[in-house]
Amino acid sequence: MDIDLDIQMKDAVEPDLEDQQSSSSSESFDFPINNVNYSSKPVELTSSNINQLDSWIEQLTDCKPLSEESVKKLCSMAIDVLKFEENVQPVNVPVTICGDVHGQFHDLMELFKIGGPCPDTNYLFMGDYVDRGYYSVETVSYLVAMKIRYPKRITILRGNHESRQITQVYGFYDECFRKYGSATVWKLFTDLFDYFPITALVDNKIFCLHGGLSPMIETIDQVRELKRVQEVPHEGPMCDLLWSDPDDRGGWGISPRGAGFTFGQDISEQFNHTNDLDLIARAHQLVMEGYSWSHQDLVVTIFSAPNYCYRCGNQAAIMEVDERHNREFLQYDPSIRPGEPTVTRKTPDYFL
Ligand SMILES: [Mn+2]
Repeated sequence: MDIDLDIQMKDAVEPDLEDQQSSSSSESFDFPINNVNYSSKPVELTSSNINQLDSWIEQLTDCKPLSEESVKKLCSMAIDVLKFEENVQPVNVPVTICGDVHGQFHDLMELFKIGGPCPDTNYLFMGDYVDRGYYSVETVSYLVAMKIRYPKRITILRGNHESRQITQVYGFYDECFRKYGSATVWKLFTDLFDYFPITALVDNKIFCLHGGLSPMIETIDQVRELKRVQEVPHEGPMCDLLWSDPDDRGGWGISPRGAGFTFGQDISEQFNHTNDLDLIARAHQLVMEGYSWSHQDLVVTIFSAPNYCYRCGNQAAIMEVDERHNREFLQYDPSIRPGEPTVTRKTPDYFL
C-alpha cells in the first residue's frame, strides 16, 4: 500500500494568500531574472575555494549549520555552477539515484554509508531536500556544498519543495528563522533553488525527475526549451514535472494535490517510446519499501527518507545503476538521532 503524506498545492497557497490580504508585513520577493548563460563556462575551483568547501563539509557532517556569511558565499558559488547545467542534465552511469530526503540529515548520512561516500560513488538526487524534517538547513547546505565541491559526481534536481511558497508552509522558512534569527538564509537558498536543473537523463535511457509527466510535454527536447530559472509555477509544464504522479487509471487525471496531473500507463508507454527511454525514475511519493514499480516497470518511485516525518514507519531506498544498466535497490532504516527525544507509544509507568 502506498501512503501519500505529501502536500496539496492548495494547502500551501491558501494561507499565503490570506497572509497577503490580512497583513502588510508580507515580504515582496524579487525573483531573479532568467540570466542562464550557456556561452561561457563554469569557473574552475581554486585551491582556496576547495579548502573553504572542505571545511564547510566537515562542519556540516557534524550537523552544525554554517554561518549566515558562509551560506551567502556558498549560494553564490552554487549559482555559478548550477546556471551552467541544463534543464535535462546529462548523467553517466554508474550512478546511484535517490528520492526525497526532507531535512532528515542523519538519514542522509546513513544514505551515504549505505551507498558509499561521494565522490567515490556518483549520486543523483531527485529533489525535496527541505521541509518536514528538523534539519533542512544542514541537509540542503551539505548537498549544495558537495555539489560545488564535486560537480561531476553529484547532481541535485529541484523538487516541488524547493520553492518559496511551499517552504513558507512546511518548515524550511521557520527553521531558517529559528536557526539564524531572520529570513536571510531562507531567501538565499530559495533564490538558489531557481537554478536547480529540473530533470536529468542517465545515459539517454533513464529520465529522472521529481514528480512526473506533463500533458504539455511530449519530447525531452521540449523540456530543454523551458525557461527554468523562476519560482515553481502553479501550472504548466515545469509545475507538472515537479508535481505529477503515476496512476493505475489510464490517461491524464486531475491530481488530488491541486497541482500537476496523474498519468496512466498508456502515457508512460507513449513517452518512453517517443523518447527511446527504458525507464522514468521519480520520487515525490512515500512508498513503504522505499521504492515501488508502476506501469509494468516503465516507472519507478524512489523515496529516501526512512520513517518519513519520524512517524510513517517506512523503509527508504536508493537505486544503483551500474555500467551495464543493471539496477539494484539498497534499502535502509532510520538512523539514530543523537540528543533528540525518541517518540514512544509505550504506556507511561504511572498508568500501570
Ligand atoms: Mn515532492
